[in-house]
Amino acid sequence: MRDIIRHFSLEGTVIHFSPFGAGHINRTFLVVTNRPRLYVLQEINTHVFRDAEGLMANFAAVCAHLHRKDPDPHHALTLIPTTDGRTHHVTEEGRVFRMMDYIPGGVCLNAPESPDDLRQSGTAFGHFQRLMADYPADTLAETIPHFHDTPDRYRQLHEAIAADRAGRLASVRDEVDALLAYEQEAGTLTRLLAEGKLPLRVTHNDTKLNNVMLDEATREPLCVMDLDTVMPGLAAYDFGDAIRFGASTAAEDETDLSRVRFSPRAYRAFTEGFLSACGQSLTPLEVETLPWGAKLMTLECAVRFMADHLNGDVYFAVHRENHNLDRFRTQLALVKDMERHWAQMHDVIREVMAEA
Ligand code: GN1
Ligand code: MG
Repeated sequence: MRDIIRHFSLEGTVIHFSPFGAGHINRTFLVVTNRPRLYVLQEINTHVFRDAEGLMANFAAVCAHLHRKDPDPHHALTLIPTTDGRTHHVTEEGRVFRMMDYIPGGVCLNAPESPDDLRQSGTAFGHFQRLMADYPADTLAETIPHFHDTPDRYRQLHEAIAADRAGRLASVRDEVDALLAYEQEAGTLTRLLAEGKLPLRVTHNDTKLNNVMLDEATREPLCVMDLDTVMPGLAAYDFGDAIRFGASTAAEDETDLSRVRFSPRAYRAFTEGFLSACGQSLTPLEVETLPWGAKLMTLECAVRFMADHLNGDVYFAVHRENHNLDRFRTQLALVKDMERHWAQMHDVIREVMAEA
């Protein structure tokens, strides 16, 4: 690690570094030096992100765009260049690292401590989408092709079922069947997109609560993190991914399913924040289909977790046996609870829009 760190232009000398954050994909470290300034080092998962050069070009350009729009240095990530002026360092074995400024005074929450935390994260992601609205989408590399193409996620699930690489299919057959029962619905939003009825926007694509940093003291939004999947996408999916994570009463990997519920209160809070920040720029159909975004992003995660379980846990970091299976179960339970709240989910959207 020290050998990697010395490739970046840091102030001071490194005292120590430690694992940092709760991401499932990249590896993240906090770097402490003998100066007050701290840094965040990330190793990019090149198994997931095949085009690291394209990803880093996106990353640098998106950060620069955000900094141009908002001069407060704490409101967007800042890359620390390598000693030879590059955005990232590639080791001889092809491992890819980037360094960022640590933003002091912020928190990334793994669960909301109050509905207001969700309202603020809604504001942050809605605001992000507004700031990115004039960004030339066709200059962005597609860092993961078909990332939120829900029918394609089902296609990959079918591949995982057919291959049964980890020999786990027999033990989860009923659950796989329950998931396949939803396949018809998976294309609801992508079809509207293909028909030109929903617009393609520059979206974040990974809007879970712990990907936004809130000010520790005021709990107002500081900075949106995890910019690796900023790509053209659907507004409803940004809305929906935040709901699937933040409007659940339990953690993504809770094992006691009786604790996993959809929280109407949290849903309303996020909706208020999100729509107050970007509601006026959405089309009527985008607004109307936001609940679909929530249901389908939750379903998509269920599909991805199950596929990874069948593939032998090769994509998401796992920390215990059947971790992806546990994650799958919470997501499917949430989809079902959203169905019980389906009319209410639409009512809330209408009410919040009317108040705005
Ligand atoms: C991953 O990187 P992280 O942990 O913020 C994943 C998201 C999933 C999420 C599930 C690049 O996000 O798509 O929704 O886990 N990111 C990627 O928690 O696949
Ligand atoms: Mg993350």
